[in-house]
Amino acid sequence: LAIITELKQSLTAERNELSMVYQPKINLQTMQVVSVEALIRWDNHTLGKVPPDEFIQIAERAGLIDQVTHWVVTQTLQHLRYFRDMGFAFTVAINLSSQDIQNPVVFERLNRQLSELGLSASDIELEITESDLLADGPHAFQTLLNLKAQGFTLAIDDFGTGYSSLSYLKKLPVDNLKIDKSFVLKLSTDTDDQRLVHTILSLAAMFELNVVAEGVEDEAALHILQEWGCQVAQGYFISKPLPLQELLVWLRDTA
Ligand code: G
Ligand code: G
Ligand code: MN
Ligand code: NA
Repeated sequence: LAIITELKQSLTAERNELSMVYQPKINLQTMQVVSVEALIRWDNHTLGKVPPDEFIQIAERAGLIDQVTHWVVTQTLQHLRYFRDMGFAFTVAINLSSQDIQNPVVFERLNRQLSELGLSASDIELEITESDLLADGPHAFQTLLNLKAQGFTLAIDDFGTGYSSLSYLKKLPVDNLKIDKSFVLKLSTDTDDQRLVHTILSLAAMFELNVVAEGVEDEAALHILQEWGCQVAQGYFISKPLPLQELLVWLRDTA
């Protein structure tokens, strides 16, 4: 397949087709940036802009995800070093795929790169989707325990789409639940979504988990979340994902 060949070349040759963008997450009480989520972008010279959910899936099937994740981590840690040198204290959230969480090499490399840059696990949040966690069962659970012990902040991504049981949630060694954007996008008008989000917030409080609402697209949704005690928000109303230089401008103009 052409797309696999292209992806391989973008990963290995100096083509500058891959890049990282960063989307801020704000604390809803202080309105300060607490974290930025690192999201990969691929603008290929023949295929054009390929959406990440598309090529990440292809990379997983083609045995290339390890290289993609290595590229993401290398770029993101360099940028995080730069944020620290500029005096910013927010964490950086990295998305992991299901194959990453089963691969110890990913974490050995991550820890080595962190120490080489004078950074630590507490600077990093790892986002793992609920469906990947459920699919991987007990093995994923052990991996999360290890990562927690190493000092990483852990978040369940796309929460609400994977049918976690209550007992599972109780045992999971994670810090944050990220409510999937499908429940947040219409929060200001959809009463079903309101009930659902309210229920997730009560559940999270019971298990002492922080909640991040993603997909906040309007002020009304932000106010509802604030009123209901949701800790963190992310979405186009706050900022879309931005390239490094644009993020720096955004931080300067909003902080
Ligand atoms: O950035 P965007 O919202 O288009 O991302 C679409 C999907 O691709 C999301 O599910 C996101 O988690 C995933 N994604 C984006 N960047 C990365 C990455 O660096 N690694 C992995 N594994 N997934 C990513
Ligand atoms: O699955 P994950 O949560 O990692 O995906 C993040 C994706 O959600 C990114 O592709 C990002 O561009 C997208 N996103 C972030 N904020 C919003 C938003 O407010 N509305 C919509 N529609 N998408 C968003
Ligand atoms: Mn994510
Ligand atoms: Na994700």
